[in-house]
Amino acid sequence: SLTISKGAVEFKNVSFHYPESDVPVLRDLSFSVQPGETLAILGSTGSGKTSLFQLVPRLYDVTEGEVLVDGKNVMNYPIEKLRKGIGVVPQEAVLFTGSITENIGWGKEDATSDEIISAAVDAQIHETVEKLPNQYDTRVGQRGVNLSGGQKQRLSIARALVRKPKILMLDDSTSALDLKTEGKLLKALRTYSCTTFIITQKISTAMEADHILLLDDGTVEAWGTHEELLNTSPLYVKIVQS
Ligand code: DCP
Ligand code: MG
Repeated sequence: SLTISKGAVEFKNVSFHYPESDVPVLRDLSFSVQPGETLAILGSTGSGKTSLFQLVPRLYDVTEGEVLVDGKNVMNYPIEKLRKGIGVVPQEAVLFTGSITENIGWGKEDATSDEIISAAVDAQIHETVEKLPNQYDTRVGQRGVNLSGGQKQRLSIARALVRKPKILMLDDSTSALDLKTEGKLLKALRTYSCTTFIITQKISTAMEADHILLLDDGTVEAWGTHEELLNTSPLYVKIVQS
């Protein structure tokens, strides 16, 4: 049956409102991302970035239009196959009471210790884990050690990476990282060759992407590379200068 093989993503005239409201949150979005490309999504708070993300793994379904993965409507995939190929790192990192290993391996119980460590190295959290009292066996969450926001974000990224997703979606997941750590993370991500959606507030991150999508009030305000947007989008220029 259907599984994600390459990781191409296309939005075709997508509009969306939440089930409990009839206010449109996304209006007529169309764009496509090729396998292995990185798309940076920018936009002010409430512009619809997280909402857009949720439509790919079908946390919500589009109201109008289509989301296609590898040319096929996401509605046609068995949902567990679809979600297996997509690593979503939510805006708020969710850790549960358990060891570091359990938190990284969550959802992939057959992950080997080497795979866990390798994901942690790439997510730039391995060195921090090594310094904890019981390294990978250290308990986190309630009554465990306290981790900083940025450390939680990186654990959450490691959890997505250990599944070797074809599509990786980072919802502002690097906001608490310093530029140097973020740079190393983005470099490591490239070795996964997955299609990457990265919601970010940082122009430095957007500049590295193959495409930038600037959302404004649920519509595509601008689409292109950093250089293209500097020439075509006054809103983008404003963000760069701020
Ligand atoms: N919204 C809603 N119901 C939800 C979630 C959001 O009605 N369960 C609304 C609030 C906003 C709009 O949808 O008006 C877009 O919200 P997003 O969370 O998609 O916005 P962003 O992710 O862009 O905002 P932020 O940068 O704050 O995360
Ligand atoms: Mg959001």
